[in-house]
Amino acid sequence: MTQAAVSQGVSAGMSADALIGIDALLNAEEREIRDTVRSVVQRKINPHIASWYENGDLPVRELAVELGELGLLGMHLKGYGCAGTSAVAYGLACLELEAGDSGIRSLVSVQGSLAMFAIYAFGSDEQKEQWLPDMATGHRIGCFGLTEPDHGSNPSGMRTRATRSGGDWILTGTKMWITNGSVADVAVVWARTDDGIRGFVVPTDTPGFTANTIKSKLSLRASVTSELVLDGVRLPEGALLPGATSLGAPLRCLGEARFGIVFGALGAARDCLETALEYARSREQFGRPIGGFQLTQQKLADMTLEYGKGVLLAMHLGRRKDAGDLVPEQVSVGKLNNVREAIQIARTARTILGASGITGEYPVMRHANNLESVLTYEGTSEMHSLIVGQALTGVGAFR
Ligand code: TGC
Ligand code: FAD
Repeated sequence: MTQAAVSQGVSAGMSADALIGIDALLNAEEREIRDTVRSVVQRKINPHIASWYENGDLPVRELAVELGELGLLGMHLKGYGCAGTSAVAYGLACLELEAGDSGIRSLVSVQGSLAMFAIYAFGSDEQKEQWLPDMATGHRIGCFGLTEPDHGSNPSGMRTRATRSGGDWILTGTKMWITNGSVADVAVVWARTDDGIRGFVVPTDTPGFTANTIKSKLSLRASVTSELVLDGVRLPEGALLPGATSLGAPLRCLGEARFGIVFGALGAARDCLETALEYARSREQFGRPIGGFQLTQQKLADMTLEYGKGVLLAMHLGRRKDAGDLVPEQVSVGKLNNVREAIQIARTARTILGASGITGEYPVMRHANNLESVLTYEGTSEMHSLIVGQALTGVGAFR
């Protein structure tokens, strides 16, 4: 801080977390997990993230092993080498990871809440033993193929087909926008069968399976996003997830990943808020720190309120999940609110940084761009509005 800032009375004040009193919401173990993940992000992610993002190049394999060593992959699952933490602890880890970058949280979400969870919840004992321990350590990477080029918000219309051939299955179709698709060892692929929508565990070295990385993204650049092509992929009966018998199965996986985003998006928001606060304390215009202007303080106050309300909501939903009574519509409330407010916080923070806000020197524009994807994936904000609307009115407005 400059001497002028001190003399104008803009001293380093409280953090938003301290003002809201977030520590009081957490028990000692939760605080320890949060602090550990925060420190890892500061040491291992923050020094590199700007260049990973700019180059559109994430060292997924190395990072997966590091995240696995920390117990962050499939963190809230029990057994198979998974840490078996509470849902709140998992949420707090997502928050800290996304303070680094949404792409890092995505890596962890897709691995643990989508690919691993699908096998954990719906797989056979053999499938669980075969895949989960190596996925928990990060030595094997998974992806989750639900979305198709023509079926995003409406996965019930999917065209990927699985047909019987003797004792085998043959999969044909295309999946789109699949996180980690071209670095994955295993893809959980959802396909239409004569018995409805079923899930398959597809080793990515199976003949007929190809993954093409999607380039030229302007959001989530520190994340691998791919198209999966299944061209007559022949799989044994043992590749079928026996417990997944309808669209409800992938939607249950989405509930897990959406829960992580309820917390995660707030990490991006917090990083933007803290960056804006620090900048406002030191940047001077008209002979004073811009943090001393009322309009800037109003922005900072509003950002803090929405961030704080988001954390309270996330913690409430996390406690409900740990109690076993969280329902999908409540997850939609959290995802809709917290991502929408996070993106607004990122955009407001950008205005406080002025021109500096558009550069990669600060994390704000990167978070704002990432949050555009977060607003869309795991159910668009419109889908979550309709889920909440249906819960309130009893009338579905999807079709
Ligand atoms: P609908 O009739 O409502 O539901 C079909 C069956 O599923 C059940 N169900 C759920 N179960 C558990 N959790 C949920 N969240 C559930 N939502 C629905 C439902 O009870 C029903 O069960 P049953 O027994 O009666 O059959 O299905 P619908 O076709 O009308 O669709 C409803 C809609 C539009 C809400 C749903 O399709 C939807 O959520 N669409 C959005 C698609 C989406 O979110 N895709 C995400 C792809 S994965 C991804 O984006 C990864 S991003 C990477 C990262 O996370 O970092
Ligand atoms: P569409 O469904 O075509 O929607 C376009 C617009 O129309 C949206 O605004 C939508 O809300 C609106 N709309 C659609 N239907 C209605 C309606 N009934 N009423 C009102 N508005 C409506 N998918 C996976 O399966 N696995 C992954 O790992 C994965 N990773 C992703 C990573 C990234 C970076 C991104 C961007 C996406 C990823 N997705 C993944 C796909 C994501 O889930 C879809 O993009 C999302 O579900 C929306 O589908 P869509 O893009 O086809 O948009």
